[in-house]
Amino acid sequence: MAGRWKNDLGWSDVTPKVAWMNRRQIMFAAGAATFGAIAGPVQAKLGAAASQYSTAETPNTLEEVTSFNNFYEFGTGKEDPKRNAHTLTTDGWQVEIDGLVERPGTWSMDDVLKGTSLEERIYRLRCVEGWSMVIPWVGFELADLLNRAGVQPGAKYVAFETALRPDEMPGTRTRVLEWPYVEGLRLDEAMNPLTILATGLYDEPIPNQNGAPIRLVVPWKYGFKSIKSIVRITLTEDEPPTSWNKAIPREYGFYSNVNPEVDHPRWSQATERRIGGGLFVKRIPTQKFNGYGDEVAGLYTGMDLSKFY
Ligand SMILES: Nc1nc2c(c(=O)[nH]1)N[C@H]1C(S)=C(S)[C@@H](COP(=O)(O)O)O[C@H]1N2
Ligand SMILES: [Mo]
Repeated sequence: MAGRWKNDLGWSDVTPKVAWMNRRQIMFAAGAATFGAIAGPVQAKLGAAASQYSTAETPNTLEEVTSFNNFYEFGTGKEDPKRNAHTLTTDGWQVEIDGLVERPGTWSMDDVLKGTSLEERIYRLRCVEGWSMVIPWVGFELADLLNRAGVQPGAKYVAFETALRPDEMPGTRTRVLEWPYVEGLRLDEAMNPLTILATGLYDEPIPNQNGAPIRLVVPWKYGFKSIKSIVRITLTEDEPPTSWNKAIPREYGFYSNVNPEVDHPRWSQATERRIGGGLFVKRIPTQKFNGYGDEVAGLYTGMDLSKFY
């Protein structure tokens, strides 16, 4: 099963998983004084195949990444997805790719992964609510899939849709959001090399609560843009509707780039709480574009970012 959605040798094939799983524990056990001595070799090992886009920050533990989630299809509590998402059946998953593409059609997960090479991407994830994590995703660039489908010249946006299965997703039997969950990106944002589709994390198929079997990860935008459990990708000419913008348009825009200088109408975005860390937990400054400005700031030249929350 672990190998099913992998088709290439990556860092995870050549490095024991224990190096990942225990990194935080090792550092806490060792204490701050020996941090460098312990982190050094582990870091070097990771560096062997880590993506140029990966952060060197310590990833959150698998436990943290899989037990504190937002996935309203399974409930609005942070622990609801972990408790409820086991009911999602991901066997035989299909993704429809349609709209302004040369080759519209239905793709199995095997089709999606055929010909791509999966890689490890360690990204910061900043939720609009003011918390953050560092997550070691396994995935591939969205651009790779879009190029295989063939983007037509008229396409300007990419729309995404999550599965809607009321019998498997208890949250969708309530009206907390309009279902299915939908999201969207401008085509150039979608084609940016930082934008990935993740099928794994911590060298395992992605757990249901994190958006199995395939979810978007757009690390410079607030977490709600990173839509989970995708069943449809549609290339469009017009800006597509997005779930949180439809729900509360005054508070959530289409762009939603992480920006410490633009507060949410109800709270500051200047700082964030990094999940984990036990006794040492404290708020840290939020970075513009979540620290990915070198790669993506150029996408927004000429735009007044304060007007595009
Ligand atoms: N379909 C769907 N995708 C979703 C959500 C959701 O409720 N439904 N929540 C979003 C929010 S608000 C965040 S912060 C991230 C959380 O991803 P994680 O649980 O894997 O950390 O998923 C995003 N994707
Ligand atoms: Mo979020």
